Amino acid sequence: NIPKTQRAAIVEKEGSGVTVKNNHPVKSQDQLAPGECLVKLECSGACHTDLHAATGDWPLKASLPLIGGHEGVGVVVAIGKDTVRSPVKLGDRVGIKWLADSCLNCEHCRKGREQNCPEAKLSGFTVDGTFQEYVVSYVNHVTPIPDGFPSDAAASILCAGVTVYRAIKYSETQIGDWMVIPGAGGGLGHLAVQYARVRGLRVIAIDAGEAKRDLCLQLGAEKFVDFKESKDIVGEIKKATGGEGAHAAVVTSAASGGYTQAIDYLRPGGVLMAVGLPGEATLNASIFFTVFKSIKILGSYVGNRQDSMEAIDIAARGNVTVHFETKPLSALKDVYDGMAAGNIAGRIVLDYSK
Ligand code: 8ID
Ligand code: ZN
Repeated sequence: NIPKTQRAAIVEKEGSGVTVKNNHPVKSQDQLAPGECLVKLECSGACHTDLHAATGDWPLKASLPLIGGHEGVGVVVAIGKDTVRSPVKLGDRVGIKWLADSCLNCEHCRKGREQNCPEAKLSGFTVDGTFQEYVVSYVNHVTPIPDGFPSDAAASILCAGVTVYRAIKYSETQIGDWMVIPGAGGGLGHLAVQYARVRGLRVIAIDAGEAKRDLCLQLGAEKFVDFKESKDIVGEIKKATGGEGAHAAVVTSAASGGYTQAIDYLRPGGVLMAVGLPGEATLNASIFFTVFKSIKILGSYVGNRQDSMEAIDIAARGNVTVHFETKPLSALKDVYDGMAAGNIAGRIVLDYSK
């Protein structure tokens, strides 16, 4: 009983906005290649990356027309004929992340950097994503969702959660260290605050406005710096950390502003994890102080299958909770407007039963 058509939110051209169509075709079982599966989605989170893709403000361009979305959860309803050794079966509840598929055999895949595979397929960027009711995905890369973990609560772990989980995992921090999180009130950031706490870190959140301040402090940040109001972000962070500066920063802001002071507020030996993806900006770091303070600058790009399962497991056990509001698929345009204006504390999850 798979329907022939479905609702899907489509971007025809970069910057043309998003339109919901009611009669978008659904692939049938016969049209699935070996290794592909069809997932009937219950919901999908909306990530700032989807907005970058729809606007076209990145140096890499999405395939058009584009169905965005890469934080989906649903049930496997078909698997391509002749699929061998599928880790999932019909009826399994799974998540769709940004990395839809990779070859699993190249050096990057073998070393656990599946996201850098030259054959990587990206949900909602190079292949149709989760802003539709039925998505074609890949049996090897869908993420199993544990029983009892509600789909809407799990959705945003698949990008926002996995991404910050991995960035924190590789941040070279120890229990009790200070971590600064610019963008802490957003989708990635509010989960970074929580994964950092799970790791025993002390968090300083940077973002703007009362709603994000309240959220960050409630989630366990010890200090909130409002980047629109503070006259001296570096001074405030140094003061909070006993004059030394922070051990690490995970920058999750969608604009380059979040990066500018990081070298100055990190203590010697500090690590800057670059996560937020402003399209055209360059990292304007002082070479002198990067060297003099032995600073490390590392890029961190989503996560592999293992990171995804670890991030989901931590959340499913209640240690990290997505702060989200649900809306219908038709609200996607308003969600993008709210995101561009910086008005969304946490995440919006689109609920396809609405
Ligand atoms: O794999 C990756 N590295 C990855 C994965 C997923 C998303 C990277 N991203 C990128 C997105 O493409 C986007 O550029 O991370 C960025 C953040 O995504 P998001 O969390 O989904 O966006 P959001 O919910 O809009 O949150 C961004 C926050 O940044 C704040 C905003 O107020 C908002 O709360 N912010 C901005 I814009 N400028 C800031 C500044 N100068 C700032 N916070 C502190 N200082
Ligand atoms: Zn994302």
